[in-house]
Amino acid sequence: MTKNILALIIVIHSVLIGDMHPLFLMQPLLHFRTTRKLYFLVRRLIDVDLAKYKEMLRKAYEVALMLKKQEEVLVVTHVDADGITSGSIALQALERAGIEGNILFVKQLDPSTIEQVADRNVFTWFTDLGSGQLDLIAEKKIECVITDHHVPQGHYRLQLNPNDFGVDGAHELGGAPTTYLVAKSMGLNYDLVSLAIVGAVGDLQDSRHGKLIGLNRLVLQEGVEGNFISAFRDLRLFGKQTRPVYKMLEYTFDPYLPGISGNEKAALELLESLGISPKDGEFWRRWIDLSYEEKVALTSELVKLCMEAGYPVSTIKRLVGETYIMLHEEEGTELRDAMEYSTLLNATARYGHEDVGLKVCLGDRGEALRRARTLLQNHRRNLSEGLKLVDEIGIVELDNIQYFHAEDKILDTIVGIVAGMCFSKANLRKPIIAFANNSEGVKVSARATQRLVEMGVHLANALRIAAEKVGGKGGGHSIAAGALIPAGCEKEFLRELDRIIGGQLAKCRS
Ligand SMILES: [Mn+2]
Repeated sequence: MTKNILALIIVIHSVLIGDMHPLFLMQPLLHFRTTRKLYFLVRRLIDVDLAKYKEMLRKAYEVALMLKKQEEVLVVTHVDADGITSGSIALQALERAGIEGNILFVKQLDPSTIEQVADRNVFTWFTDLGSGQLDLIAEKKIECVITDHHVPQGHYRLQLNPNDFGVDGAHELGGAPTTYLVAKSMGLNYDLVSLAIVGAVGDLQDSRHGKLIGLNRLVLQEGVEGNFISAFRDLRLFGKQTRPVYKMLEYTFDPYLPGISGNEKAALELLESLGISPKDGEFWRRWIDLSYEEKVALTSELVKLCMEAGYPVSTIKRLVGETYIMLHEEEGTELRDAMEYSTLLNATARYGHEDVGLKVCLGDRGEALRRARTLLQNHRRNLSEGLKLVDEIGIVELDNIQYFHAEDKILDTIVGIVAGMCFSKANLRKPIIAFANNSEGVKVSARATQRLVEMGVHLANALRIAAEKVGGKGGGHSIAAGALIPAGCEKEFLRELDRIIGGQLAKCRS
């Protein structure tokens, strides 16, 4: 009872003040079981512009009507978790409406893929892409509808895109939830809300605030009310369902847990020091196996460690946030937690097996799920082998950045993740730049920490300028970015990048 009253106080506090102060995290209310509905109700009134939502639903209905006139539809979608979930939402909505649906995955919509789509000569539903290529689509006279969240390059009547309604497509409505709005206008497709939320989390729509905001939240609300999803505040680390707790801690690199990340022994000792048994008989205990008190103790300890290490409030806050549980999936599986589900999907896409991820989204819990898990395990193995390789070749420090060159010993599709994990043993004060060869040249992946970003680092800007200088191109986000440069230009690129990052840091210091 007192727990509930305290929960209520924190709800009111978080509503009034906006977010919680880290001191509140010292005793985090991990589960708002009884107050969850109230929490949503209050946040809903404050956060969300219902008028915009209604406008979007009107457009979704228009798009849905057009789709329902078709006998056959080709779904064209992006190869990542958001794209796979978007595509699977579209396919299921079509099937249930008695429309023949087929799917085509593309890495990007360039003139050659558009040509490929045009050649199919079937009514097309672009999901999680399309808005940026309206001119190419019009040029090829492709009959289509679009549900996308990337910034549109022009107007198109049968396009549902949050940006057209003053809603930020990067944080307030993802590709899968946008597609879901059309799906639910086509028929009784409310169960597809789970996939919508998995896609949104896969697209990191919840990363900035540690929870889904904006219209994403309204979609989430529908999932909660329909008993498809449960949402509550919890530790926001990866692997709560499937990894032993000490492994979950060891493998957490963002935020970097001082003394714990990358250190199995220290992770086990931390549990011991808190009186948390890492094992239950034969079985390694996962986060979901811990008692409420143990969860609170461990979370408090992690917050304390980060505070003692002088981390900024914004970093510490990210330890705790919302977790999204898919209530119809089995507990202890990747599919139960939106973060793990989307990682599983990304693992299939990263190795060219997005069809496997799609089958999982379409309900295959047998062969496809087994294959997806194998892909995820291989992915993890590749990551740890990548880390070992970096140990061997070493990380070279320049004035403002540090780098390693994996040549062709690490896949270019995962070298960025390896770079991010290297913070466990590299200098936390400099961004990490990783090179790997691919068929088109040299792939560059750069990773910073949240702290570096707060100090002024913007990797996307820096990589774009440095790459263009050597005849390549780059882009991405402030904290993670990539580039493709011609082989042999690495030295010059590094010199340039070192100078630019130095400038970014200096500008912020002054
Ligand atoms: Mn997307």
